[in-house]
Amino acid sequence: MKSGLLIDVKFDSFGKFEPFRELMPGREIISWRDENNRPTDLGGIHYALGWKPDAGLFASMPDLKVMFSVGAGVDHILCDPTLPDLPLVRFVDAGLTSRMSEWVCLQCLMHLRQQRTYDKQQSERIWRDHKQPDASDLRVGIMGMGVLGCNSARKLKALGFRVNGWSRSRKEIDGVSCYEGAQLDEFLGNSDIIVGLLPLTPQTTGIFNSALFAKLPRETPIGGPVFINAGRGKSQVEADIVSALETGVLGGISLDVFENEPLDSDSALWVMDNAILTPHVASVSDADALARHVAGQIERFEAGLELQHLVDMQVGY
Ligand code: NDP
Ligand code: OXD
Repeated sequence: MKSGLLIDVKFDSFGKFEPFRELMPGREIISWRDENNRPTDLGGIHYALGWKPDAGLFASMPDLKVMFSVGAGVDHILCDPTLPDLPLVRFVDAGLTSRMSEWVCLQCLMHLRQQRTYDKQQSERIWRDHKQPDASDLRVGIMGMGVLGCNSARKLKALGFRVNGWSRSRKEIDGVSCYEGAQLDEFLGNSDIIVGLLPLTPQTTGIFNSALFAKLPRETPIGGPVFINAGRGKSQVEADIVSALETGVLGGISLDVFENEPLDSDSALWVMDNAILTPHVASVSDADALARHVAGQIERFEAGLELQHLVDMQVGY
C-alpha cells in the first residue's frame, strides 16, 4: 500500500471521493467529513487535501509531507495558526480558470447591456429601450492579475472591452494597460468597472471600501462605476458597498463572495438595485480535475521532481 491521502472537504456539492480512489489505486484514501469518520491513527499518511480543514488537523498528522488546497485560494488553510512548515500546493486548472473568466465576462456584459433594468421592465411588462454603449466605451480594471485575472483579461479583450490590470508586480500583457501596487489610484481613476480577483491576505483584507470606491470615475458610459468581486468576501466592506450603491458612488455590483458565507438573509445586499449576487459559485473546483491534479503532483513529488503551484508562505498566496 502506497502512503495515504487524507481528504477534508465538508461541503456536499463537492461530491464523492471516487475520482481520487480510481486515479490512485493502491493508495489509502481517507475521507474526513465529520467527527464520525475520524480515524484515530493518522500515521503513515503523507498527503492531505483540504477545504477549510479543521484547525490543528494537519499539525496532528505526524508523517505529513505535502498539503493541498481544494481551491485556488489558500486563506482557508493559512488561517490555521498550527499549520506545519510544509509545502502547500494550490489548485490551478484550465477548467477552473475558464469557468471564472466566463463568470467575469458574464457580469461585465450584464452591466454593459443593462440586463437588470430590462429584467425589471420585463417583470412590469414595459417595452422601453435605453441608449446602448459599446464594450469599447468601457474600461474594465482587473485587480489581481494572476492565473484567473490574466485569463479574464484576455476574454474581456476579445469581447471588445478596454482592459486594465493591477497586481503587486507589474505585468506586460499585450493590449492590456498594466499597473503595479503603488499605481492603484491611477488605475482606479481609469476603470469604469473593477473586478476583484485578489487572494485574501493582510494587505487585501477590506481593500474594497468607501475610500477605494471614491477614487473610481464619477460618471461612466453605463451610469456609475460597477464593482464586481469573485476573489474573497473579506476583501470587501459590505456596509460601504451598500452605502456606495445608495449614494450613487457605485452604479451596480456583482458579488460571488461575501464577508460571511452564506450571506445572511437579512443583508441589505439581497435587495439593492442593480445588484447581482451568486453563492460562491463563480468557479467551483471539479472533483475529477482536482483528483488528476493531486495525483499528478504526488507522482512528481515521489519521482523527486519539484511540486507545481506552490504557495509562497511569505506573501500568503
Ligand atoms: P494568483 O495567485 O494566480 O493571482 C493573484 C493575483 O493577485 C496576482 O496577480 C498577485 O500579484 C495579485 N495580488 C496579490 N496580493 C496583491 C496586493 N496586495 N496588491 C496587488 N495585487 C496583489 O491567484 P488566482 O488568480 O489563481 O486566484 C485569485 C483568487 O481568486 C484566489 O486566491 C481565490 O481567493 C479566488 N477564487 C475564487 C473562486 C470563486 O469561485 N469565487 C474560485 C477560485 C479562486 P502578483 O502577480 O504581483 O503576484
Ligand atoms: C477557490 C474558491 O479558492 O472556489 O478555488 O473559492
